[in-house]
Amino acid sequence: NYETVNYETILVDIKEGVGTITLNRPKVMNALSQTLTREVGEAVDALEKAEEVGCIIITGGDKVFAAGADINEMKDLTFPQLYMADFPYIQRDCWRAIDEARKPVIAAVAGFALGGGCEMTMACDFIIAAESAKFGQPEVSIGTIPGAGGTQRLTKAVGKAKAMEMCLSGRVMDAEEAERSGLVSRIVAVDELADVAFKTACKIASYSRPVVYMIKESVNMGVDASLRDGLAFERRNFASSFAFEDCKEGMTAFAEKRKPDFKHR
Ligand code: CO8
Repeated sequence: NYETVNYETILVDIKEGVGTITLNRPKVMNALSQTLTREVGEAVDALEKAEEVGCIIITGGDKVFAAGADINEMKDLTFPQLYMADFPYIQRDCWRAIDEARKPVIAAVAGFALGGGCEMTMACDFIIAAESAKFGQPEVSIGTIPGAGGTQRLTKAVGKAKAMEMCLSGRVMDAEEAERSGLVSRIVAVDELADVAFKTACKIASYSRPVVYMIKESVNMGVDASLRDGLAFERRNFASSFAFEDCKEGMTAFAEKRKPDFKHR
């Protein structure tokens, strides 16, 4: 079970099977310092291990998700330092932890998600955006390039034309455009964001956990594999799901017109 830790730059809350990580450096627009990314990594790992958690949310404040890497911390770094430490994998814990989590990770975004902040939302499984959300990769304007997936995940999400334009010009995309382009799954009012993200996460956490894992694995397979390989993977996972008691329970409950009582949650 999850053991409470007092973090310096994030808050962690567990309720009804949902673990919520809130980025908490409001004075600097939640800039991603090395401490913050390390702590996000530790928290995701801890929530991933916590039996009682079935879904994870990463969110920021009402006005900003995160305005990117902490430029003050980054500005004096040298190439040998970056290269030897394999930066941004100095902060690898964060990216690795989100990437490897088997539990779904939802990004709930209000305000700016820029640079590393945008990259963090895209590392999550899906993004729920408030009407105020703004996404961008402005690294070009400070003389560098996206370093934690911006040129890759944005391109996969919105296609080459938009990704290329955004990374080259630093143009920021609003929530409407982000939804239209497939970057976010849905837009909600700012004051409903926390509630909608929480209810969505609760719903996911209420389902059979191994089935949720299989769905996440299958969709992710589709991102990289050929359609043929992806379909074969899905078909095998579909058949395998019949080995879970929860599959029998779900179908029996439907036939008996009652709510399923899933064992693996
Ligand atoms: N780093 C450090 N401090 C920041 C950052 C940042 N990225 N963003 C904002 N702040 C600070 C400001 O310096 C300011 O501090 P102070 O009050 O002491 O002057 C405070 O936050 C408030 O910011 P602003 O006054 O600028 O607020 P505005 O509302 O006028 O503007 C913006 C908001 C548009 C978000 C603006 O702050 C901005 O452009 N920020 C920088 C955005 C940016 O360029 N991000 C990309 C950074 S590079 C990057 O992310 C590379 C990723 C590499 C891999 C990831 C590794 C983690």
